[in-house]
Amino acid sequence: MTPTTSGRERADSPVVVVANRLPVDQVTDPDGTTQWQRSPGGLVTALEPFVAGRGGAWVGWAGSAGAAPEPFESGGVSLVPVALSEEEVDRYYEGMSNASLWPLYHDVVEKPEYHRTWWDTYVQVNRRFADRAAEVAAEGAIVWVHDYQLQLVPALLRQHRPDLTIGFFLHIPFPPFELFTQLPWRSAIVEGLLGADLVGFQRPTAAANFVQLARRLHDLPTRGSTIEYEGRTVTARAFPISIDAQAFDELAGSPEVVKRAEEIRAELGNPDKIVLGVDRLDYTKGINLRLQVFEELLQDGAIEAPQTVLVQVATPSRERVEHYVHMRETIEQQVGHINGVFGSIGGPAVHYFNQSVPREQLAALYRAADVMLVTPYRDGMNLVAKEYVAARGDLGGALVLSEFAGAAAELRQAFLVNPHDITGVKTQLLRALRIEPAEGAKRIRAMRRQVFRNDLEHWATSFFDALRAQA
Ligand code: ADQ
Repeated sequence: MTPTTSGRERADSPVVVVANRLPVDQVTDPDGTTQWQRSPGGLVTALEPFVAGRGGAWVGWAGSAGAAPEPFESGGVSLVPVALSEEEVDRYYEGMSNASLWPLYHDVVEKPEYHRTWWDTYVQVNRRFADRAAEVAAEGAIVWVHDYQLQLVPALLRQHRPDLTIGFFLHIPFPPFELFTQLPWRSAIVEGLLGADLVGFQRPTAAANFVQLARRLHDLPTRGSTIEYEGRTVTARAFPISIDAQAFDELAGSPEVVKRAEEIRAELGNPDKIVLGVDRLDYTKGINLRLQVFEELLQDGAIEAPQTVLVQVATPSRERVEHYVHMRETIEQQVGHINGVFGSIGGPAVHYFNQSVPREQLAALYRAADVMLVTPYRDGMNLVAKEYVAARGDLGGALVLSEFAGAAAELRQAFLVNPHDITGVKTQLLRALRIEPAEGAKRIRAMRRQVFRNDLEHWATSFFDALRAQA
C-alpha cells in the first residue's frame, strides 16, 4: 500500500516516534526572538541513537495551543508538530488524559471524571496524530507510540498503513480488569492498543492485566504474553524504564556538584539529617502523607527541628486541572502548619519549593540528602528513586520507597513502605535515619548495581529488539 503524503513531507522516515509532546520547548530570548530548545527529558536521549541521523521523525504537540509550526530538524531528528486548539487542549489533554485516564490508571486515588465531549475530542486528536505519523513513515517503517494520551493511535495507524511495525509503551500503570472496566470507552481503548504488534508496560502485572482484558472483555485467544487478534499476534510484555545512570553518576560526582551539596547543607544551617522529597506536584506521589509522617515524628519527639529538616521540591504540574489546584492548597497549608508549630526564626522544619530545579541542583540535593523519601500511592516506575541511587557514588544516604512504585520491584534494598500505613512509614523513616554507614553503603551499592545494569539504553534497546523481532 502506498503511504499517504501531505505533499509537504516525503514519506521516508524508517523510524517514527509518536508522543504527546515533541522533545523541545520554545524559549524566548531577552531580545524577544523565540527559538526551540531541546527539553531535558531522558526519553529523547534514549531514543536519539535510534532516530537521529537516519531520517528518523518525532511526531508530537509543540506545547502551545493554536497553529502548529512547520516541521523542522533538531539534533538530527525531523520534528513533526501536531496542532491542538485551546478546546482540544482542554478536552483531550487536561480532560480525558489527565482527569479521566490518569486517575483511573492510578488506582482511582482521585475520582476520575468521564465526559463524552472529552472522549470525542480524544478520538479526534488521536486520529490527527495517527494521520501525521502515517504521512511521514517510510514503507515498512517502525513506529513507536508513547503513553496514555495516544492509546488509539496504534489501531488508527494500522488502518492506513498495514505495512508498518507498531510498538506502544505505557509509562504509567495499567489497572486491573475490575477498575479498567468502569471506563465507558473501555473496548475502544483495548482495540486501539491491539493495533500494535508489541505493547510494553513498566511491570509484568500490567502486561498481564492487559492480556486478561483482551481475553475476558473481547473473548480473544491468549497464550502467556500473546494475544491472537485479526490474524496477527500481539505481544504484551514488561520493559521497566530507567535512567542514564552513568551520566547521572558523573554529574553528581563532579567537583562542582559535590561542592554545591556541601553549600546546601550549610545554607540549611548544618542540620544533622536532611530528608528529601522531589516530585512533580501530583496527588499520586503521596506528598501529603510524607508531610503527615514528618509532622507526627516531630510531635512524638522522635526527631527534632531544625536538627532534622525536610526539603520538598515539587515541580508545578497540570495547574489547570481541578484535582491539582486543591492538592496544592492542601500541601501548602500542611507545610505552613508544620513550620508554624515546629519552626523557629531562621530555622523552618520544612523547606518547600514549588519550582522546577536545574539538573545540577537536583544532583546536589540528592547528594546532600541523608534520606530520600519516595512515597507514591501508585507510580508506573518513578525515576527519582533511580536518580537518587545513581547520584550516590559516595555510597551515602538511604532510600525509603513505596511498594506501589514500579521501581520497588528492582530496588529491593530500599526501606520499602506501604504508603497507606502511616505507622509503618514512620518506623521505616526512623530506621533509615538511624542506619549504620556500613549497612547503608551495602544497600546503596546493591541498588546501584541494579540501576547501572538496567539503564535507559538497555530499556530502549530491549524494546526495539523485541519490536524488530515482531516485524
Ligand atoms: P513522572 O510522573 O513525571 O513520570 P518520574 O518517573 O519520577 O515521574 O519522573 C520525574 C522526572 O522529573 C525525574 O527525572 C525528575 O528528576 C524530574 N523532576 C521531578 N521534580 C523535579 C523538580 N522539582 N525539578 C526538576 N526536575 C524534577 C511518568 C510516570 C513514572 C515513570 C516516568 C517515565 O508517572 O512512573 O517513571 O513517566 O516512564
